[in-house]
Amino acid sequence: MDFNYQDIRKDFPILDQQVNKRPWVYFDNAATTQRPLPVVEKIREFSLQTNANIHRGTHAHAIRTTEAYENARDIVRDFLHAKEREEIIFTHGTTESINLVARSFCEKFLSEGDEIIVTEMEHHANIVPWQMACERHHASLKVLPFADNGTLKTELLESLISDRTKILAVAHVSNTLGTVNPIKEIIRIAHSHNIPVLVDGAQSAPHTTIDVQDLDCDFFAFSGHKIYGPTGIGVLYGKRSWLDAMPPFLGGGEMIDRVTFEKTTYNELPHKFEAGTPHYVGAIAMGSAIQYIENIGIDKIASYEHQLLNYATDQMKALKNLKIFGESPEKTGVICFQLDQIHPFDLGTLLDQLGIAVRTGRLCADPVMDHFGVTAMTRASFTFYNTIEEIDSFVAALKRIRLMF
Ligand code: 7TS
Repeated sequence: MDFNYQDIRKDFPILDQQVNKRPWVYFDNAATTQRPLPVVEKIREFSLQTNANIHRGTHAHAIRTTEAYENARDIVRDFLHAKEREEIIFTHGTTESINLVARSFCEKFLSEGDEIIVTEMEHHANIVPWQMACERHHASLKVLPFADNGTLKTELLESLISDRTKILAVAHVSNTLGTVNPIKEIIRIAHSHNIPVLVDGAQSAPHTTIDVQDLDCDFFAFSGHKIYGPTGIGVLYGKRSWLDAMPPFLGGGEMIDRVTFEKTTYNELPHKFEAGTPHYVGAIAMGSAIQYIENIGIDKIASYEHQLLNYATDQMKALKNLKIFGESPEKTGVICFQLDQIHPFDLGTLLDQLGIAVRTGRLCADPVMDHFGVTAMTRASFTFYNTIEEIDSFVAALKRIRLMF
């Protein structure tokens, strides 16, 4: 392994603590990630040394803060390999990014009788906004299913597409199954029918290189807090042609060109979609988070996380009566599982008593629970600051808990 753990762990002091008198093992990274020191320092700098509202002042702090915010946009543009910086919209997170498209795109392009395609493995954030749009416009939702091993049945996509299909929304990586979906292929199929594609990148952006031009996706969404940055900030990438054609999402300051009581005209991209004072400290700090992982190297991160995933999968499969949900050949470090008949809430509570943080419940993916006929799952999710030793403690804890039942 190529990593200097001492250095990396030093950047995440939060990990160096005890929970219930044991070293804390944080395996809930798919829910939110921890922030490294450079991100915390950036928040501090833009709280203690520089602060003023952006895009509206001529004084020194307003200029410095505006420059830092717009520099963060450039960092995101480079990170996503987008063609233009104006195609990067700051939002509150993936949920808001998807709602923006579901509201604004559908207002313009969705009519009665039209159809939207999503997949069975989506997070609720990539289902409900589309359902709401369908209700508003009397359209319907179609669902691309997945096979029991957690791979999408992409071969069925053509049969779901009709001349009424207006948009397709798909997760790049599933938050429950860990599956890395073949989105390039899905986008190619959709585009051959002139259907635009929104990619929910909440679980992929932290772990893989993203090139929106190579993917040719029309929209791409991700959240700052899952990529080692702050909460309350996220990104929507959209191709300029779509963003230009779409009406604004929220109305207010900054998104306008000129306001009169008779008529308001709107600002240019990206400001047209950034009404009100944005979370500029968040955007600036998210820029630092992206630089942080780029400095380590996203490929290095991906390959190390793969080792963690493979090691954990092997160790867990060696346990009797442990079922893993989602065993696609292409996976990130997310393992949802069921141990014996132990209820996930009990398991999560007992793991916590042993200092190990996992997620339990329906994981904002009811259709995935329904697919497997379960009411809840337990999820361990790893990232580059986790270690093989932590996986050993986790597996030892599972063994110990099983003995208790
Ligand atoms: N899409 C996916 C695939 C996600 O995993 C999540 C959050 C979202 C969208 C929404 O992101 P947000 O930042 O706007 O909340 N997923 C999870 C999870 O798996 N556990 O907690 C949050």
